[in-house]
Amino acid sequence: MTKKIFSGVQPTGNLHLGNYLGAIKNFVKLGNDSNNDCIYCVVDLHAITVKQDPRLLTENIRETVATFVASGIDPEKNIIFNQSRVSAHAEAAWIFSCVARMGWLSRMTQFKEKAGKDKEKASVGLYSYPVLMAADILLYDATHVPVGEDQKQHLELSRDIAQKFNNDFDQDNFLKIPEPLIQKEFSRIMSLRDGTKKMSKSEVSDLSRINLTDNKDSIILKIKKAKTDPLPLPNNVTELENRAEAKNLLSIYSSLNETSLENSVKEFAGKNFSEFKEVLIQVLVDKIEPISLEINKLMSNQEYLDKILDLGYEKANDLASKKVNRLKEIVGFY
Ligand code: AQP
Repeated sequence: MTKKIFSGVQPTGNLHLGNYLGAIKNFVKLGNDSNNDCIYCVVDLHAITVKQDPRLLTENIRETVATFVASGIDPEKNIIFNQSRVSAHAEAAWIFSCVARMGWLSRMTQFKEKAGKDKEKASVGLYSYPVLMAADILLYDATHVPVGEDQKQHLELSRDIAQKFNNDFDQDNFLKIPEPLIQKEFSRIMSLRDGTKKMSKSEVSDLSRINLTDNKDSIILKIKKAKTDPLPLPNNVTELENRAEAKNLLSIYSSLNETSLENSVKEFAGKNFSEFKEVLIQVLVDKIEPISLEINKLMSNQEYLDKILDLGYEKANDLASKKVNRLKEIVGFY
């Protein structure tokens, strides 16, 4: 059976190693499988749920496309587009916000984390973000959605919205119920400065993350400065429990090498960090430097990036406008 896959990345700048290992690397693999139809969306409507500089946002939309392509996503085989151009997303999100219940949304933990202490000042968009995400997925009849742990709860909400809509309007299976695709053997990539916080675009310190646009020298510097602890590397995985930084660096190494954490622990058991960091740097440079060089090259060819987005828009709009028109008819709009 063909899998219909939908996923998105926010064009909020500084795409990093966490985005690559947690999402983009998997997008490439799924996109190259001939059994899958993949749609990869630059979710700019989601990006403005927190304040963005308009000029930077335009630049970041292009840079996200460049990152997709530089990482190996084929823009001919897969649909790459930006969300704001396909108006069906905003239309469907409104209909679904009238289906979703306040109680469902108030349980979303990501809103609580992102809004922080001052919830009163968070945008309404940040609160209703998961409803827009449901629209993104349900408009394309996506059967599978690659998600990290942090997005599992939002996908659950998409499933609840689809089920309630189908029930409320007596539409058996009109909205397809999407399944999560969770990467096995994968843990979230954490900040290089604090192993208890996730690696993130919005973290002020650039030393906390490896950007996909970093050159070799920055990668070397950031890994050399990455926080560690005074002990040698442990002999088994259980000993990593209270050693967040060691666990994070070994997880990065494992994920880049597509091996288990157990194997990496065995490989470096008893070694000190400086020895391990040298090997890690090499693996990172081998992986990230070609991507970074390609992003730079693509960013100087704006016309090509815009063509990718035009082509993606045509294909995505064709699918989404049909679905949203049917959705509007079902609701009774005329
Ligand atoms: N640290 C991470 N480890 C593993 N996966 C990660 N992702 C993000 N950070 C990590 C995954 O990348 C995909 C795209 O994420 P996004 O850009 O849409 O938004 P995000 O999760 O909010 O990313 P950031 O970096 O934390 O951005 P800011 O700082 O702007 O909030 C998702 O699949 C995500 O799981």
